[in-house]
Amino acid sequence: MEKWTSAELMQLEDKHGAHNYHPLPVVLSRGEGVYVWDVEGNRYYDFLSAYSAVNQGHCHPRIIGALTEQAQTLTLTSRAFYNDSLGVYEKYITEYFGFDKVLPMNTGAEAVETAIKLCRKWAYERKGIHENDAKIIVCEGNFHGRTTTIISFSNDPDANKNFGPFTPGFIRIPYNDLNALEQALQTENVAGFLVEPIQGEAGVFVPNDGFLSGAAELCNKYNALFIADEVQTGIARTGSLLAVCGNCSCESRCERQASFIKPDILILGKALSGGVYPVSAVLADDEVMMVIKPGQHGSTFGGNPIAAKVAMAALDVVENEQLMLNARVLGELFRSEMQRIIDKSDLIVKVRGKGLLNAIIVNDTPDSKTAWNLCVKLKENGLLAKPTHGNIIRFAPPLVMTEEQLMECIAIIEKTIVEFQ
Ligand code: IF1
Repeated sequence: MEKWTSAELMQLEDKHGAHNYHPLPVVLSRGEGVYVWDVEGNRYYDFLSAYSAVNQGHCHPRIIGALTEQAQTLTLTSRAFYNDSLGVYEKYITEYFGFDKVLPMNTGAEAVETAIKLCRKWAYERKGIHENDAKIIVCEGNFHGRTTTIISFSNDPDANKNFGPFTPGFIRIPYNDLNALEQALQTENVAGFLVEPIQGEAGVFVPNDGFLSGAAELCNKYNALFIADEVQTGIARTGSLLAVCGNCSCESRCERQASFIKPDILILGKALSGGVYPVSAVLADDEVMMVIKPGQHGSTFGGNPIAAKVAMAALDVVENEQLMLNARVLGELFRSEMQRIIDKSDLIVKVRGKGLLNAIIVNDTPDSKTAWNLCVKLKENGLLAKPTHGNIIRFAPPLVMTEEQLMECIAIIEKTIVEFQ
């Protein structure tokens, strides 16, 4: 097979592909665990994990095994017929997270759209809100995907400028503000509150302790659905199975500790497949989920046999390899080491995050190229990361990382910062 160079491959994308991304100048050709290799054979630590889709590490043998075995057996039946994988998966995942039912989809945005439709239908048919009058509360700085309805409630001009007209029916409030939430919940026709337990894209904003539990209580008080978008924060990324689990000390499947806040609708994606296949899911109890009747929602690939087997393997890995505990322990180590570096650096001013979803704030204006240039330097030193917005760099390695590997990554980050200053 013809061997392309990185430069040639970047040119191919530039010439033949839409310019909807501005990737770091590195062309990857192989991934294994916490490592990726570029076309020329250089090895890097992956500190982005495909935006937290590769929590289980690249090409995890258990997940790849499930993918390849099912891919040679039965890939897709559509939901016009039953198949021998879906029901087994639905039992597995609903027991894993503690909900009555799951509605399987493919991408995170599809799952968010599904949750919005569920919430609205529940409002009309169970809460008695007049049809087409439902309102869903969202937060400033949200990122829930890129469909037209989802960008309708974004306040990021990059996400929605010149994509109108927008879908109505959303109220935006400041993130991490229970007073604003309670005030908005008293608006007429509120159906639900859609929130990221930690705002990832906005720059890894961790809300105050008590915000999520307070939000759940307020939604209950005002009979509105609490909808947790755990597409990026879920599946052990923040040191517990779900970020809404709070500060529980679970080390394997959720033990329903007191701190567990059960959302009315739970949205999962990304690492639900370990990054090997598009799999997303919406979980809810019957009171909500049963408002959807046959023929009222679905998708060609939703709940396909490969997705079902891959997701079960991916969730098994999370539990069997105790990725929640590892994320919690290594996350603490990462932030304390970064704080040590910050205390003696003028370049980085802050580190924040939970588990292994962290970000550093670079001491420059958001429109500066400093964070980008620092990421290019990190790449040259063998670690891949990318700025979220402007001067914020997200650090999110696979959760299978060892302490030794993390310390090596911290040494790379420290060396790069020293060189850069
Ligand atoms: C891109 C961001 C991260 C998500 C949450 C739903 C979705 C996402 C909390 C939609 C997706 C991805 C999308 C990808 C980059 C990445 C991202 F930078 F865009 F915002 F992670 F922070 N809810 N996030 O984070 O899931 O449809 O993509 O499967 O669009 O550039 P999806």
